[in-house]
Amino acid sequence: MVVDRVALVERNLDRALAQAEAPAARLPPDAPLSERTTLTARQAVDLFTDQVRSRALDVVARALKAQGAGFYTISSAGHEQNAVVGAQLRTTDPAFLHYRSGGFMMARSRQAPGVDPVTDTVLSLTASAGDPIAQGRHKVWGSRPLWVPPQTSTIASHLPKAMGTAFALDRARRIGVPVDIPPDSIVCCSFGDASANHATALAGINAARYSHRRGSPVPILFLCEDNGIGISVDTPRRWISSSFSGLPHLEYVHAAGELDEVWETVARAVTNCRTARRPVFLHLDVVRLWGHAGTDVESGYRTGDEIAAVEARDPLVVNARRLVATGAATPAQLRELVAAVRAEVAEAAAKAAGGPKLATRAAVVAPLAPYDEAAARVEAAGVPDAADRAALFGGVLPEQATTAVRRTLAAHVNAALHDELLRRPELLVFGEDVARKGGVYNVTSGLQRAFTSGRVFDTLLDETTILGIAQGAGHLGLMPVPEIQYLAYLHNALDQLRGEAASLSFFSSGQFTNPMVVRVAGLAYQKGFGGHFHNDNSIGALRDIPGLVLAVPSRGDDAVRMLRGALGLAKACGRVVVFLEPIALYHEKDLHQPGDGGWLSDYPPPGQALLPGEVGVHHPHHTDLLIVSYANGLRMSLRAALRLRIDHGVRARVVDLRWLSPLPLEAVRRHAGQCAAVLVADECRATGGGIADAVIADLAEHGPAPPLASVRSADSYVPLGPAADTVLLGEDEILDAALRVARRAGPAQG
Ligand SMILES: Cc1ncc(C[n+]2csc(CCOP(=O)(O)OP(=O)(O)O)c2C)c(N)n1
Ligand SMILES: [Mg+2]
Repeated sequence: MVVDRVALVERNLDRALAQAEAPAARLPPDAPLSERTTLTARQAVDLFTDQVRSRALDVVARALKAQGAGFYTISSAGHEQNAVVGAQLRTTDPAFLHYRSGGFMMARSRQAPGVDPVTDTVLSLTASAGDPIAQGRHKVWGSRPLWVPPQTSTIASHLPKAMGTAFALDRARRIGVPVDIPPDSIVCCSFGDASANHATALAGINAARYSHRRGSPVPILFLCEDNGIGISVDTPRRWISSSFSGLPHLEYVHAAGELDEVWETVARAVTNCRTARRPVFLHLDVVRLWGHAGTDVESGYRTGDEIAAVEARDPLVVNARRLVATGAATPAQLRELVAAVRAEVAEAAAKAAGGPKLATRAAVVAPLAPYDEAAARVEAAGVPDAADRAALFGGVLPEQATTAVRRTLAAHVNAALHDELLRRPELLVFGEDVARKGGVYNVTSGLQRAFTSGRVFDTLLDETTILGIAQGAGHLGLMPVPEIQYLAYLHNALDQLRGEAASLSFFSSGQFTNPMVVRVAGLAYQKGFGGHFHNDNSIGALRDIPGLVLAVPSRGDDAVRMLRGALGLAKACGRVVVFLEPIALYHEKDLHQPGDGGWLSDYPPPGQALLPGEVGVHHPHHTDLLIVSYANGLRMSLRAALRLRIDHGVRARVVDLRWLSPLPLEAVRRHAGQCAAVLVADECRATGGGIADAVIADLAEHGPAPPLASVRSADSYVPLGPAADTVLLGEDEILDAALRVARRAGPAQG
């Protein structure tokens, strides 16, 4: 016979309350439970109420699921002691929560009278449009007024950004940028015991310790809710304590025992974190009731005795006994309280069950990619103070310098970062080797000297951490410009963009954003520094991220205007932008002939900017052929276009896409409509990795299209040395394909 463990655990509580004997003496509400604690009777009853509320929501989640009205059954049952942490933190202490932190949420909500956590939770369970955080896009713990950003289901993925928020909190104070939470705030991040093994969790904890070792305050409370199991796999005994106690730069605190003991331990952890501004690992003993989720058959991997032993440790029963034993409450009072909470939750669930859901694609995707073009343009086109610029650049502004000596893409990005750091006090530049060395390719050279190590700094060697700091800084309203040293190394931390940063606006209905412009050095064709990992030409994984903007400049002057546009988008619309800089063009000077300086350009003065959709057009009056390309492919296409004209009389217009996600398809269509044939020259991988398929398909679907063709790099990693040329798109290939498609269109015009 299948035992209904939910009903059984509910009955255990009822029985305990029915059998408990009234205390000999009642405690006054403001008296502490014991001599060893500051927890008062009133606070203890409130905590118990919050815990019962969390439990009742877990029960109702399963009932709603059974009725077909609910969609989520991972519960907090057994974890309710986390309410103690929720009660002791402030609503201005950012909290990044485990899916079992229901007790925490209930206790925190108590501090915000306008928040109704019961209704909010049932709306989330039922995927209702009225769910105030995600509008039904996911069941999450999240709330704008409670400063709880919603977390994804990817366990441990939130530790780096929680660490980043703690880091940014004190960094903001150090550089004098106001944030909207008090300066002594701390960040809380909860997670399970199995999750503590995850690479991403270890990255977050390590980065917090490392930063503290470096002298940067990181006031983060890592709350490990240890129930001893992850789905079906036991955590070895004492694994958490032996792994996280005794580590330098991490205070370890173990909370266990009666409610008032847990209260005191948590108080110590919170106070130490708040006052010492250092990472604290709070190890909280909990149990997991009812399996991993409603669908999990726990009896498949735990014996009946094991399950019963866990149920005997139900914190609600343990706490109820403690409240009665200390005289904080009578059994009758608690019975009444339990009945009232269950009724409250049942009523809320009944109301939510039939509530409206997001019903259209437009409604679902609305917060994914917010875009206010006018606001972004205003943000992008701001001009720094003239006197400050003169002082910064030593009297010779970059735009004046370049009229005499035109400059490279790397030099222009460097100057643009100087200008942006100057005009945005909230802007931070960081990454591996960006500060003292000035970047592997000197792109960030001199920035730290000009703007101090508070704003331009080297990070530890971990891309997950770099993107975690970026997210945390973005959460607090700073403007992070992290650098990833090579595109291949973005891929090892990609979930921080794909699963986390880019999804935040979606899962919070636009209420939380983490704006950032991630500079990445990438793409192929490097001479002298070969191999795949320094010549990665795959952008497929970035183009596939909903809402993410991918900017890929080819020339220095474009890079300046696009970087301004990217920052404008991030600032005005909260967007996540990847700014992919073609390494092989960083120091390129020439276009057609050695020494012609055709790839150098003048610095666009502040005020000029480019936004998504705005393409570059070369030879706008040519109509025999349109070549669509970007980055290295653009330079090769311009070289091919010269040979086409001189050797074959074919006059090609060349369009630089500049923005690879979203693609500027309207502009491409417009130019294609004016030309006799179209060739797409895509230096990224042929299938899935690049943009050729999307451009060709769009033109074909919006016909009548002129003859279409494309050339692409191979679906391959890039080998070392000259063999790289065998897999990468080359100029001759562009030329041949251009001639073939132009011939299909008929004799050259004009
Ligand atoms: C990165 C990742 N891998 C796998 C999963 C599937 N999964 C969800 S919860 C879980 C176990 C987590 O155990 P623990 O951290 O102890 O938390 P608990 O559920 O016990 O509170 C797993 C493997 C996931 N959500 N994310
Ligand atoms: Mg666990």
